[in-house]
Amino acid sequence: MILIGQYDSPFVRRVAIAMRLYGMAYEHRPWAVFADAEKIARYNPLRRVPTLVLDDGVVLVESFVILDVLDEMVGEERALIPPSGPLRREALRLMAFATGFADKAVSLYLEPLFRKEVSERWIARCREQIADTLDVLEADRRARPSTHWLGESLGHVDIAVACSLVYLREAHPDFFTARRWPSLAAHTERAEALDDFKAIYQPFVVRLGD
Ligand SMILES: N[C@@H](CCC(=O)N[C@@H](CS)C(=O)NCC(=O)O)C(=O)O
Repeated sequence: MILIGQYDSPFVRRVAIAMRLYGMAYEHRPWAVFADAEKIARYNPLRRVPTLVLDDGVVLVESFVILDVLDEMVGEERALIPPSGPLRREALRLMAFATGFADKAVSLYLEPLFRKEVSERWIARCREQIADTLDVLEADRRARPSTHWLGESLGHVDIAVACSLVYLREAHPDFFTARRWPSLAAHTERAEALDDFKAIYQPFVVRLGD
């Protein structure tokens, strides 16, 4: 398989960490979404990452879709998400909040780069969306005494929250405080201390290309 995208993307990173945990070999093409847009376009017309090229040449886009396919490949026993029932619903709900605030953090970073005049209204909206979502995730995590978010084993929710939070902290250093979101800070610190997280990491840098 070929995984396209840099590890400073929270979406690419969560896929890559899951692949590493699943012991799946892949060729990594760390292409940047702007500087390498035309290379990405040969595989994905959306020019977005992550893009995963399967061994049979089929191209998958969208981290949720990619992970769903990978989960099926490893089977229910090893998948990093419950196969069905209330716990699966919880996992999907929480992952959507985690990737959702990362989406907003990406917009908050990129939008001003492409505008002559920054929209203060847009910025305020993004910041509010991110902060309110972090509040929801903080309350949820605080209410759970388990080692990992949904129990004693690490899952996609843990990975998604940590990857999104690392991105948020690096792209918007003034935003996140451990004082306001202590459970999320502790969660992310624990995850980032793991070898698999350390192995799949790239500091955030924006390269817009020409
Ligand atoms: N919902 C997508 C989000 C992917 C995403 O936003 N990727 C960013 C990089 S962090 C990207 O490709 N941006 C370029 C673009 O959207 O034009 C997913 O989960 O895969």
